Amino acid sequence: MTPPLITVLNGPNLNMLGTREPEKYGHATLDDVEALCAETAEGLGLAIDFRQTNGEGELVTWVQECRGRSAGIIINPAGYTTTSIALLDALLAVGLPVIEVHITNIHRREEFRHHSFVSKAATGVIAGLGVQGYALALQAMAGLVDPIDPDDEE
Ligand code: DHK
Repeated sequence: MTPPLITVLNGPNLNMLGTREPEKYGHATLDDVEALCAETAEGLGLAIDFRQTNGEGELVTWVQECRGRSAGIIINPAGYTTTSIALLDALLAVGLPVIEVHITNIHRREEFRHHSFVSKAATGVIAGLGVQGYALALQAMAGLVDPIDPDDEE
């Protein structure tokens, strides 16, 4: 059986994880986050497609491409969280389970980070738990889609 595909999307500046404001975002790199997601997904009977872009249009295109291809979307929209109606519209258009992840607790930070357009399309939101939030999102996603049994030999 083919495991359901979960697309994990990362927005702008997340390619700089590890060196970017480590006191806020921690020391893990985006490659570390991808490895965490791959290992977690395998244990849950899910497959992942992990991507990052700095471009809003590319993010919108990738969300659109999830239709008919992915079973769910985990997204850290980063700076587009608070600005992108286009990203919200794309997430609404594909009609898939969506889990929004923020590494930091955006509600403890500057006021302008508090409002998320993406949350209007999200099944759930995880914020403030560091990069472990991605693993927790995959666990939650496993309950929203139909994973294969990872212990099943066939
Ligand atoms: C990441 C960013 O790049 C910021 O623009 C958001 C988010 C917070 C995070 O916590 O992962 O405000």
